[in-house]
Amino acid sequence: MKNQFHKTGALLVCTVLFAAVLAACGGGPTTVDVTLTDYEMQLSVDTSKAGEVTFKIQNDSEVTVHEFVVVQTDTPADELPVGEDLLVDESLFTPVDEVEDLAAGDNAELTVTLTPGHYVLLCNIAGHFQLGMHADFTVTE
Ligand SMILES: [Cu+2]
Repeated sequence: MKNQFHKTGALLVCTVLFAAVLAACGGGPTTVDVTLTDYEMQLSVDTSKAGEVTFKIQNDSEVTVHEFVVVQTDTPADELPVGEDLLVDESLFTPVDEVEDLAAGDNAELTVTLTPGHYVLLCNIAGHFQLGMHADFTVTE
C-alpha cells in the first residue's frame, strides 16, 4: 500500500513539472475546440501564437452537414460579402485549408501553420454563413 502511494505521488509530481515546463516554453501547438451547431460556430479560444494550430471540430448538429473553412483576411468575420448564391466567394481571400462535408455528429481535426494576422473561420454551405456560422481568429507573433 505504502509503495503504491509513493508511485502515485511521484507520477503526480512529474505531471505537474511537465505542465510547468510546457507553460514556461510557451506550450506546443495550440489546440482550438470548434463546436458547430445550427447555425453557430463556437471556439474555445480565438487567438493563438504563430505556428501550428490544431482545430478540433465537432459538428453538434443532429441533422445538418457543416464544414469548416479557414481564410486569411483583414475583413471582420461578420462583414465578408455574400453572393446571390448565399455563399462567400472564398477566392476573394487567402485560402488556408478546410474540412468539407462534416456529417451531423461527426468530428475532425485540421492542423494548419498560421502566420501572424487575422483569420476568418466559416461554414460556407449555402446560407450558413449568413445565419451566423463564422468566427474571427487572431494570430500573434
Ligand atoms: Cu454549416
